[in-house]
Amino acid sequence: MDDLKTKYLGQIAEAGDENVLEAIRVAAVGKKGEVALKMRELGKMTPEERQVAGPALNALKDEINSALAAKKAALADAALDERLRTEWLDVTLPSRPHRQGSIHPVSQATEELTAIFAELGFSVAEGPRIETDWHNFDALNIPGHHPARAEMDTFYMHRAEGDNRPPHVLRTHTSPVQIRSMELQGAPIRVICPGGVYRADYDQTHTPMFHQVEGLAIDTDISMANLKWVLEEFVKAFFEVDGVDLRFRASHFPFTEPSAEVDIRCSWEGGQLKIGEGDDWLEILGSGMVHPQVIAAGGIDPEVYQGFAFGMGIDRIAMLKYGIPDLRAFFDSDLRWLRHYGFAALDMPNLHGGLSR
Ligand code: 2U9
Repeated sequence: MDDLKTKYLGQIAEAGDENVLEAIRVAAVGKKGEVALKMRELGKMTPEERQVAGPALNALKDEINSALAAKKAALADAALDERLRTEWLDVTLPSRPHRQGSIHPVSQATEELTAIFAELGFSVAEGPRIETDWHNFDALNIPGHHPARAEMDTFYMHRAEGDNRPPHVLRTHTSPVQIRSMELQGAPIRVICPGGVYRADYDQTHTPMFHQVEGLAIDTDISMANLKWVLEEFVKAFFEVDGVDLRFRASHFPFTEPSAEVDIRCSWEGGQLKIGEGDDWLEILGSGMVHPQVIAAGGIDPEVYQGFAFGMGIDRIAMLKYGIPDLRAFFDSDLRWLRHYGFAALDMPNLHGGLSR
């Protein structure tokens, strides 16, 4: 028994890894190991011999098991020490340079057009995206029965059971912001209202949320001539072309009278859009003289004041300017798309710096 003890405790002390230790355990105290074989010999002994050998064998088994457990723990400690030694990290090192974020084309276009209209004397107004139906429709000369209400594919917010007030809507255009601006500021006024709007429509050229910018100028001596000049200045600056032909086509909107849709001269040579030259026309915005009833809804006297208004899709003019083919990709949050079409951060557009250059 002393020989067994010396042999196995020696082997355990020498064991270099867990596999060796397991092999020692099997050979020493496993079911068919040397200690088990010795236990079987107990049967052949006299009762006196067995009384001495039995407890001694059990003690030997316990001692070997304890040595195995202690060695296993020591090996695990050593392995951990080794990992800690080899896998250490210098947390004081500077971080790896990582990819910069980029500015979304809608944000870029919004910054650019804001800079242009700021130069023309327009300030920016914002308002809620959840609107009363009065601000979104009635104040804009779109009463309950008006077909434009149905055409605008409105998202209605539900009222609680039994609450019979008209429901709020997700604004279908930014026009209610101009109503609120008139209410707050009175006349004279010159504002642009950029922002997200909602319509229940989804196909290749429509997304249920998109962006508009609308403009409003109200004073005592405003005419269509002012509207034409402002829009020409805007289009030249935004598309970065020197001369540009605009075509005003008579149209109809409930909130303006007279109303005009505005096309811009362009060419599609080789599938490439060129703005300002060629024989084609591209519709880019709607406009008109604000309807007297709308001026009155904003709390301004239409006998004294008149004004012009216009509206256009920011996503659409961004697509035209930056050559982006598919509207739906604007709202997919695909990082590859954003890296391709995105703009450098901290590069604030201004007219002196050349907008997006
Ligand atoms: C007030 C008075 C008048 C804003 C206007 C349009 C014409 C227009 C469309 C262009 C493309 C919307 O994004 S689009 O689908 N808009 O054609 N918008 S005049 O007229 C207003 C707005 C507010 C108080």
